[in-house]
This record gives sequence, structure tokens and C-alpha cells, in this order.
Amino acid sequence: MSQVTTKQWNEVIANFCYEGTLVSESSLESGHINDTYLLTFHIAGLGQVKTILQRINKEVFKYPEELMENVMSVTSYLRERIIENGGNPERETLNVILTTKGKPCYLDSYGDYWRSYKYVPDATSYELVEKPEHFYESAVAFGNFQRLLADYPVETLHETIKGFHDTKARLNTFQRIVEEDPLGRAALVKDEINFVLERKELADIFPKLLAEGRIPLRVTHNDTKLSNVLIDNKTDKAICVVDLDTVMPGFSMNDFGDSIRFGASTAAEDEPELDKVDFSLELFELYTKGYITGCGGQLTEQEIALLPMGAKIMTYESGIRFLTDYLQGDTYFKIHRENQNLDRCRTQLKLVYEMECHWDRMQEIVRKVTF
Ligand code: GN1
Ligand code: MG
Repeated sequence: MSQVTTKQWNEVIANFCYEGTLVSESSLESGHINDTYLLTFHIAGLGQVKTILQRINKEVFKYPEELMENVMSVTSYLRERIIENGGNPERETLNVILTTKGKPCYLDSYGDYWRSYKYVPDATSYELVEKPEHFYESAVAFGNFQRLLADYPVETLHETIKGFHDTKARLNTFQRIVEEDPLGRAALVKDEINFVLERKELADIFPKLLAEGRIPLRVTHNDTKLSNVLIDNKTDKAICVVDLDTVMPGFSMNDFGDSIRFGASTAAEDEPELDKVDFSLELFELYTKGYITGCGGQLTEQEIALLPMGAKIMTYESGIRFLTDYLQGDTYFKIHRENQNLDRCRTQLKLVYEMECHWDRMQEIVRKVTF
């Protein structure tokens, strides 16, 4: 997306219902899609109050207004559930700051869409599991999210990205880009391409089970990275699930799997040294316990049995997406250095390989945790 000019910036800030005087602003590097800024306001009597401001990536999210309709509706629903459970909705769900016109997002005169959230203080978003209990906590939080939204009318949600976790469609796009090879990079990644093609059958598993009526569609988060849960700095407990841009109908196994591919690895998603990347069965077990606990009996036996498959499929799909973007010239996921998407792809494919090596253990762990 284009650079934000001072004029554009001032226009945007003036159009949100902010209190106080803006005293500082910084750009946050978290997230691969939207641009995120941290604003600090000085409010008389309250002191310094922080706020999150984001420019929505309109190449990725074609209908930002629909996206914000989902966010408003899901957060209002969660707010009610949190209050019923005696929780604090100011801290346990996202809170949208409206525009001066009372809208959940602002379309500026440059054609960019912006939205703003209250900042949750004294909490951290982690890119890597630093303490195993954080990973467990994130599992409970995503499980809870699933449970709290179990009766949410799934058909009222907009599909913010068509076919987002349609692994088959991702694979088809990948094969087309390999054929087209627009930057001549395919020859550099023959092994990775073959690894993907040798496992094509993974893409059909969940759609087939859905068509046979053996697994349900649920309201899912679809981007369940550890970094999308805020962890309380004092208590180390998960407070709030963030990044609701891709809340859509989906499979619980995919929400589980996306967390595993990101968090049950011994290294960061973009670690260039593959020797450092290993699939951790301990973290897999810990997350499985937390997720099943958080879901509170919502998952069917079939869904539980398919959790390892969800882990493998989501890791495989992410590998495909990163590799496709590398071949396309890094146009989708933000990169901060050369080959970052290739490194991201390689960590995912290595994790898939290791899951295959530990396949029986993964099934055993799920059985052990459940019964
Ligand atoms: C993107 O923007 P962020 O970091 O929350 C992506 C996810 C990927 C993830 C990989 C809309 O999420 O699907 O799994 O990067 N979001 C979108 O880290 O494509
Ligand atoms: Mg996201």
C-alpha cells in the first residue's frame, strides 16, 4: 500500500472520535496484511491513553465495510456473553472506536479504509512461545472463542475473503503460478514445489467429509496464531482474542491447526535456519489439552479425531500460500527482507514433514487427552 502522507494522516485522525491531544504515534510491525499504528493521547484527568489505528489492506479485503460489519456484530455478541459470565468486556474482547459519523470504519479521500480499536494495556502479543503456559492459555482462549460463538448465526457472517481456507483452491492457484513462473523463481525451489505436489490429496480431505455430512461448519477465527491472543503481563493468562478480520464459517480443526503450525514450532515462522525449526510434541499436547478444555464439549468425536489432520493441512496450506507469494514476487504477505516468504514456506514444509514422522504419536496424544 502507498505511503501515508501527513495530510492523509491528519484527515484520518480528525475523523475518529478520539478524546484528548495526540502526543505520539508509532508504527507496529505486527501482522502481515494491514498497517498498524499505536497512538497515544493525553486526556485531562486520565493521563496517557493508547489506541490502535489500522489501515485495512483493501487488496486483500475487498469489502472493508462488510468486514467491519462482521467485527461489530461478533464483538457485540461476545460482549454480551462476557458480561453474562461476569467478565470484563473492556479487556476480554476488542472494542471498536467509531468515526465522528458513528461508523465502524473511515474511508478517506485517498480511497483507504481505516478502523480503530481501544488498546488493551498491560498485555503482550507473542511471536514465539516463550513460556509454555502462554501457548496453553492461547488454546483455552481460542477454544472459548469457539464455544462462545457456538450459537452465533453463522449464515449472517460475510465471507471477508472468498475461499480463505479452501486448500484445494490454494493448491490450484499455486499450480497455475508454478506454470506461469512470472519471475523465473520456480527453478530455485524445485524441492519445495515437489514436496507440495506429492501431498495434493490433503486438499480434498475436509471438503469430502463436509459433503458427506460428517463434519460441521462452525464460526471460526481462521487466523489463530499465538500472536492473535493478548496475554496479561502480570498473570500470564490469556485475556482477549484479536484480529477478527477472518471470522467466517470454517472448520474447528483448521483453527486448531493454524495455532499448531505457528506455536508448536521451536522457531519463528520465518526462521531462515531450518535446523532450528522442529515440531514440538510437548507443545502439541499442551495446546490440544487447552483447546479441548476451552471448547467445553462443543467438538464432535469426529472433529477431535481430526485435530492432527487439521494441524497438517493448515501447515501444508500455509506453506503453499507462502511459496505462491514468493513465486509471484511477494505481493500478498509483507516482507521486511529478501526471501522472507521462502523462509516462511520452508519452516511450514519442514513442520509438515515432522508431523508425518510423528503421526502416530499425534493421534495417541489426542486420544490420551480426550479420554
Ligand atoms: C496473515 O495479518 P496476519 O499476520 O494476522 C494471514 C494469515 C496467515 C498469516 C501467516 C488475511 O495474518 O492467513 O496465516 O499471515 N492473514 C490473511 O502468519 O491472509
Ligand atoms: Mg490477520
